[in-house]
Amino acid sequence: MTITLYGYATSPFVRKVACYLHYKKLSFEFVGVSPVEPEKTIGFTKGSQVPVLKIGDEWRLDSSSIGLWLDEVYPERRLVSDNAEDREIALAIDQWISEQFIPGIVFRPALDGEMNEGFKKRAWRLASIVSSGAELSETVQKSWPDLLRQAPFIHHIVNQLDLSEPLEAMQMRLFMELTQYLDTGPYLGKLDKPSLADFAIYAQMMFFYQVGLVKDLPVLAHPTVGPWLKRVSEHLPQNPWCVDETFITNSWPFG
Ligand SMILES: N[C@@H](CCC(=O)N[C@@H](CS)C(=O)NCC(=O)O)C(=O)O
Repeated sequence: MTITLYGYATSPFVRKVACYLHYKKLSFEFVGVSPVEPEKTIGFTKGSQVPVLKIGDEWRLDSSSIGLWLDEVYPERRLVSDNAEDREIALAIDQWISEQFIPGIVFRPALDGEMNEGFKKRAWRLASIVSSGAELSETVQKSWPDLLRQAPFIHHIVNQLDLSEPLEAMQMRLFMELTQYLDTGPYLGKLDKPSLADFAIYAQMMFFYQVGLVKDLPVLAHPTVGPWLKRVSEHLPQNPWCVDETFITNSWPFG
């Protein structure tokens, strides 16, 4: 059956699903969606939300639900264990990632802070990545810093956080919580195999580093998080991000 992933590589949820597919060794076609004209590619959903995964004639929305669906259709290399206890652990961590980690680490910085040169440069780089999948006009790309700031779905996601906690404190707390979930590993929740939760975090830290949105990856020096990232990387190709190799500007960090 043909598998098609619709989305844009700048979406943390799309990147999660790309990792799921690679982990399961399923070949798929990536169809770039334009966030300003989503109807051109995902009109069949009657909405604008990505990722959308299509298998044969069926399609689903929502990255975590897509993970569970993939396990149903392709039970090998499960994203969620069929052992009830391990399943509960993975799903609870995945929920924390969707409700806390991704909103706090990926989206809140897009709304907080100054609209300075650094912010604009990162936004333009994101626009060029989106445009490589579904062409955006130059005017739209130029306005990307403002468009990001205004995006209703980003406001919706960020407004679910407790914004009385300063951004830096929130990010430090989330990182600490990550180390607690990982504990001694080998995978999140001390599970012995990777789950959808491991890919959900890997897809954020590694993408931002590999496409040069951050200069380096200081977490590599962390005694448990560094080796865990390497461990997760061993289940995936070096570029699972649905972007052309030319966007990968930072060198592979694991020897
Ligand atoms: N819970 C969903 C969230 C998906 C989501 O928020 N996607 C964003 C892109 S990062 C989107 O499609 N925004 C545009 C829209 O919702 O219209 C998931 O896990 O897939």
